Amino acid sequence: MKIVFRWFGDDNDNVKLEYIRQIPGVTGVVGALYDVPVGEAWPREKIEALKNRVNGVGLELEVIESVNVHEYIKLGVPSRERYIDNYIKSIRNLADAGIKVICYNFMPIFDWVRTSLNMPLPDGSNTMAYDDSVLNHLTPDELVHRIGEESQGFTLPGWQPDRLADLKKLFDAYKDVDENALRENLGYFLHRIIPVCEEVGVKMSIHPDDPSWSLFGLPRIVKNEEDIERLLNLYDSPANGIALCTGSLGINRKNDVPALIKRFASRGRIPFIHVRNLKFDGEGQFHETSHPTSEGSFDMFAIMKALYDSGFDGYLRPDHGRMIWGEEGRPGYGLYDRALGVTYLTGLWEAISRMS
Ligand SMILES: [Mn+2]
Repeated sequence: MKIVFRWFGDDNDNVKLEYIRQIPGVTGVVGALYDVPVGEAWPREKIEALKNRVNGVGLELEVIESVNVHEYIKLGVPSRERYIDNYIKSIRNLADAGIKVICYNFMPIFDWVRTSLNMPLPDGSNTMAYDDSVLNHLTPDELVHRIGEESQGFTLPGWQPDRLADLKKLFDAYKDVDENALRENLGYFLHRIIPVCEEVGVKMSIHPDDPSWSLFGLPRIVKNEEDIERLLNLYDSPANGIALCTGSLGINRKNDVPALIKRFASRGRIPFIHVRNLKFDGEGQFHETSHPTSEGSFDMFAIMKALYDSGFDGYLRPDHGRMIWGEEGRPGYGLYDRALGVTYLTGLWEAISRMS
């Protein structure tokens, strides 16, 4: 297992790469190019520049999150071909730079969704939270506005303005796309890209829907065990994997996260995992906590034990943390709470491995 840490780049992150290097146990960063429009091929020179910057401080760049999928691919319209060709170019260019895992998602229009990006906690820290009853009173435009207002001036991944430019048009386009159609479009995409991934040694890992249910009536196809099974069967290859996100899947109480890990990691289909904890505040209602079991609703020991017992040898990153110690920055992605998360997860891993 390798522990990695998400980093948004020198111009795009309040966390310095040099500081990430100082977190015990972290060997690399999860990076991305943020100035390439969705759908365009990632240029070789820009990937090389990022890699050299990361390697220059003694860290690896082997995981990319995310290469976003153009809406036309998800919609399955004829013009998808050009965008799939570009995606394949990106895969080849990334593989040439030594990238091993590419994370992506297939969520229509909206990526991850929260209804608050800085909910205050009793200890003086703040965190991201979600409440179905709040979301149900928002229009898609109001949601975009709200996220924009609370984002501390950062463009959040998945909330790029170019992606959300014309919401009404996008929603109209999805009118006739149900879960089956969306899954078919994902299958088409996988049949084009996975043979290339096999050839160049890259593993695709799809991020589950976050939260793991339908929003605004849009189809969602990576919500639970049954969905994941279907997705893996769309193209049976180790290169067609999942980025198991404990938070996204665990939000749905019907999902037994340690059981999902055992089932899919033992089959070698989890090249990348996001580990975080959260606390249920009610039905369809939660806030994100620090990583330890004591602070949230998940059994983090059981999660790490499931990984260990499955022989997990992929990449693990701490997921969102709170904003603590006066830090200001990208919601969910401050340095301090995520670094504490790494230390805690590393401690669990050491204890589990030494007692096994
Ligand atoms: Mn995640």
